[in-house]
Amino acid sequence: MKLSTILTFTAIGASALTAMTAAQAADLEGLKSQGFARIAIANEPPWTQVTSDGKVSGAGPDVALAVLKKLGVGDIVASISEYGAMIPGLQAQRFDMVAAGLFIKPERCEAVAFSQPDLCDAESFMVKEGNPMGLKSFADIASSGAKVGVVGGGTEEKLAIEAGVSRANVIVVPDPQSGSKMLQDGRIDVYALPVLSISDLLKKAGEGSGLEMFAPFEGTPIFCAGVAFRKEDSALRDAYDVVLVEMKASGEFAAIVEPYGYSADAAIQQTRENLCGGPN
Ligand code: 6CS
Repeated sequence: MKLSTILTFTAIGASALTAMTAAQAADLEGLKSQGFARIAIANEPPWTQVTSDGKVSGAGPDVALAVLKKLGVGDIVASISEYGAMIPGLQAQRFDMVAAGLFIKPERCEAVAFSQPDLCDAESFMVKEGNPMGLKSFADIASSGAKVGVVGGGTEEKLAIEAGVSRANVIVVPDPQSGSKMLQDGRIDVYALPVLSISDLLKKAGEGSGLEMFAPFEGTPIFCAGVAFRKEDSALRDAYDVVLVEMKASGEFAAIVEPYGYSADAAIQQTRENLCGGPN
């Protein structure tokens, strides 16, 4: 896959760069003449991934780049962002799209135009081996007084608060990778992320890490993500969707997502309208 690089805001300054590219990239013709789309990612494998030499991959960017290439946009340039900053950054035209595995949820559908679903997964907990506090749901976390690690502005933070976990016990980790270290160090008692994210972290922690996964837990749905666009860029979103649907039908979509562990069928069976609770 063509190398896609991390966008670094250079001497010309973020605002100038944003103004320059945003003006050109308000629609498909703008992206085509720009030659790339600026995407927000979180660096949470296997959804999004940045290697030490700046290579961007992961199921989200790989699907987005494959669709964009068919639309005549040859590359992506990625910026790492916290989940909670992705939609404000998109609206401020710092990015053209969010291709980070952003879950399609009604409150987000108010703010952005989502593509049809691309990546679906259940939620899970990373815990110390043997799950010593018996944490099997966010309600267990609330009643036990355990400290739960979450990524900032993500779905797990919201689920924890909604389940009654006190704000003081919801610990925002600085980046997706830090959570397993904080769990090992005892700074948190449990780390909440989707199943594939925790699986990836456990693989990297290796045998003898003293960590394990608990999943799935009752009462939490399978979430599905989509690419997020500005509401005013709905024509770009619609053009993106036409190609995504074709790739789902041809098997190209499955060939990209399934090696990462995602079910293509889960995304094909789901719809944005269902996840948004209405048109988006
Ligand atoms: O969209 C979200 O809120 C969630 N998505 C992923 C891929 N990881 C965690 C985050 O909370």
